Amino acid sequence: MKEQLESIKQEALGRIVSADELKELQEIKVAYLGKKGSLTSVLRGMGKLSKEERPLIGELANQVREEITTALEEKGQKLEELALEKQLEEEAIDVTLPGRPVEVGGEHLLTKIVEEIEDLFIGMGYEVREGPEVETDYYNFEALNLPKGHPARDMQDTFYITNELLMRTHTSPVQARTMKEFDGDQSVKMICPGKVYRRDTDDATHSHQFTQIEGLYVGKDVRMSDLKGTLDQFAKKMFGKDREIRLRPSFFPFTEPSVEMDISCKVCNGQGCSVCKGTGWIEILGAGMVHPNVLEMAGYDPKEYTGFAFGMGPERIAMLKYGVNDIRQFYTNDKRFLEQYHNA
Ligand code: 2NL
Repeated sequence: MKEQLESIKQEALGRIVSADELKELQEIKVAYLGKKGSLTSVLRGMGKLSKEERPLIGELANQVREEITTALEEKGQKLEELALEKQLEEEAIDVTLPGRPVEVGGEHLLTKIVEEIEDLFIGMGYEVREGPEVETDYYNFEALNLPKGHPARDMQDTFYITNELLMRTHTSPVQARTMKEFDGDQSVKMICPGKVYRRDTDDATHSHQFTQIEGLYVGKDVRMSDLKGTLDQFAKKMFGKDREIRLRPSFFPFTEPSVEMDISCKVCNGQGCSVCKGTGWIEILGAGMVHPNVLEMAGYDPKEYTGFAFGMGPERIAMLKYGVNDIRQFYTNDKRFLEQYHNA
C-alpha cells in the first residue's frame, strides 16, 4: 500500500509539472483527490489493514494529499501569473505612438464666393431666395419677356425635359416667381444664387452646369443711379476699394436699358495687361432696368413700379479674384486645387 501511495504521488506530481493549462490542473485534482479519485480509493481500502499499519499509512496518505494539494496550488498560481503576463503583453498600448492623421475638410471655393456675395447684399438689405432647378417654360422664358419663337431663346441652348419642362438656364425664374408671390403691391429686394444649366461643350471657360447669382430690386422709385451705386459698392467690397466701375450699353430681353459692368483691372491698375487684354477693364456682370413687360407679367404696374436687376457668375468672379484658369477646376474635386483655398 505504501508503494501504491508513493507511485500515486509521483504520477500526480509529474502530471502537475507538465500541465500548462488551469483546466488540466482541475482534471488532475479530480483524478487523484476527488470522490472517485485514485488516492481516495486507496484510502477506502485502509479498513483491511492491521491496527499497527493503519496510522502509518493514514499519515502517509495525508502527506501525499497535502503534497499534491500544495503542488496544485503552486502550479495554479504560476499558470495564472503567466496568463496575466501574456494578456498584458498582448493588450499593451504604446501611448507614445503618433495618432492617425484626421483630414479636415474645408468649404469649397465656390461656396465661399457665393456666401461672400450673399453677405454683401444681405448687408444692403437683400433677402436670399432659392427656387427649383427644373423649371417650366413659362417662368424660365415666357415671364422674362422671351415668348416662344423669340430669337433670344436660341442664345442659350437649353436642356429640355418635356415641351414645357426644362433645366433652368438662369436663376431669373426665382425672381419672376417671387414677384408673382408678392402680387404687385410690395417692393422686392432679393438675390438668388443657384445652379443653372446650358447645352454647352465643357472647356476651360464653359461648363454645361454652373452657378449664377442674380439680384432684383423692385420698388416705387428705383432708378438707374440706384443700380450704379449698388454695383459700385459691390465691386469695391468684392475686389477692393480702389476699383472703378464702368457701365457699357448692352442687350438683355428682360431689361431695358441693359448694361454690362466692367471693373478696372487689378493686375495693371487700368494700364492694360494680358489679364484685361490691354483694355484696362474686366467684364464682371450684366444688369439693367427691369423691362416693363416683365413687371407687368408678374402683376406689377410699370407706371407705379420700376426696378433694376443684375446677374453674375460666381465662377468667373472666383477665377478673376484667385487667378483660376479653368472653370472645370470647380467641379472635378481635385483636392490639390481645393485645399489651396481652405484658408482663403
Ligand atoms: C449675366 C446677365 C442678367 C438679369 C440678369 C433679370 C431678372 C429679372 C428681371 C430682369 Cl426677374 N432681369 N436678370 C438682368 C440683367 C442681366 O444677367 O450676364 N448673367 C451672368
